[in-house]
Formats: sequence, structure tokens, C-alpha cells
Amino acid sequence: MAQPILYSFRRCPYAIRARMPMVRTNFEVELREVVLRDRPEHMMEISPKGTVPVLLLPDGTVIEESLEIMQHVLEWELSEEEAHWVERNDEEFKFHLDRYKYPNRYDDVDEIEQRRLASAYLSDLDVRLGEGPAFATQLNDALFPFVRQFANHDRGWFDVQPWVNVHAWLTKHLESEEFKRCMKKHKQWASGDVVTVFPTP
Ligand SMILES: N[C@@H](CCC(=O)N[C@@H](CS)C(=O)NCC(=O)O)C(=O)O
Repeated sequence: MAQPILYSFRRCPYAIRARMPMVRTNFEVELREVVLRDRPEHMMEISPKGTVPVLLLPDGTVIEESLEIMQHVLEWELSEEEAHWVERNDEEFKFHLDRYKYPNRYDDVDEIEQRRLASAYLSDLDVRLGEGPAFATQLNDALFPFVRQFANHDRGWFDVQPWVNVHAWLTKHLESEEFKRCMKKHKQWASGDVVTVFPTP
């Protein structure tokens, strides 16, 4: 195997989180774009839990958690504060975000209540971003794809919320060249395809 292989899904916030440091450090992988309802056999063999992203290293190591992929690419040890924000994002915020976005997938869920609960995290994030010191790039990359997903669900509502720091922070990341490279479109991967190298220049 010449390069690590990354099974990825363009819009998935976990996969975006994994790809951003690859763009920033030019960590080259063979990108395999996955459609979740039609997951590749090879991906399921190496990672039966079936979530993306999955990184397969040339020595056969499989990394199947997005944060661990970031840590591998960046040799990143999270500080206590970083671990706190990632945990709030991955557990508290994402929990309510999923129920806000897909209320029909759950029993007895009120999407507006879920939006209110998710907003508690965003209010705290807004205060923290305003107070500084600025988060390190890798922490921003671990968090902003999830705020993007939340914002996109009802952009009109999000845009009128009083989170000035969150708005500026999200806009800065979404408008960055790195994010544009990260979000380049690729067709669904199939066995036998010509290798797609990511990131592309
Ligand atoms: N904890 C995992 C979560 C990854 C995850 O849930 N990815 C979603 C796509 S955004 C997925 O693969 N969902 C398919 C499923 O849960 O069956 C990580 O951090 O990589």
C-alpha cells in the first residue's frame, strides 16, 4: 500500500474534522468517497462498526475515530481545555444536534427543545471565543464542522442568534481556502477506480 487510505463522506462533520488537518499539513491519503447506504465491503472488513471516517495506515493499523485520526496526523495531545470542548461537542452538542436535525429518527423528540438545548453549548462557546486566548487551529477544526451542520439546518434562524463570536468564527472557517480544498467533490469510490489523492493542490 503506497499511501494511507481514508474512507470519507464529504458532508460528514466527523470526516471534515479528519480531512482538515490533512489539508493543513499536506498529509496525503488515497481518498475513497463513501455513500453511507452503500458502504464498501473493504471498509466494513477493516472497520465493522461502519462509520466514517476510517483511516487505514500502510502498516495495517486502522483508525476509526475522527479525533484519533486528527491526533495521528498532527501528533496532537489534547490539553485539558481542548478535551473539555471536544467532549462537550461530541457528546452534548452532537446529541441535541442530531435530534434537532432528524427528530423523526427518535421517539418523542421536540426539535425546538433540542435546538434550545444545543444552543446552550453555542452560547458558552460564544463567550469562550470572545474571551480568548484563541483556540489552536486543531481545536477549531475539531469543532466548527458540527456548528456548520447546526447552522445549515435553519440558516435564517441561526443568523439572527446573538452569537457574534460564533458567527465570525464559523464564517472565517467556511470561507478559508483550506475548507474549500477540504470540501472538493469526489464521486463515490468503487473498487478498481483510479486512485484519488487527497489533498489535491
Ligand atoms: N465517533 C465517530 C462517529 C462517526 C460517525 O458517526 N459518522 C457518521 C457520518 S457523519 C456515520 O458514519 N454514520 C453512519 C452510522 O452511524 O451508521 C467518529 O468520531 O469518527
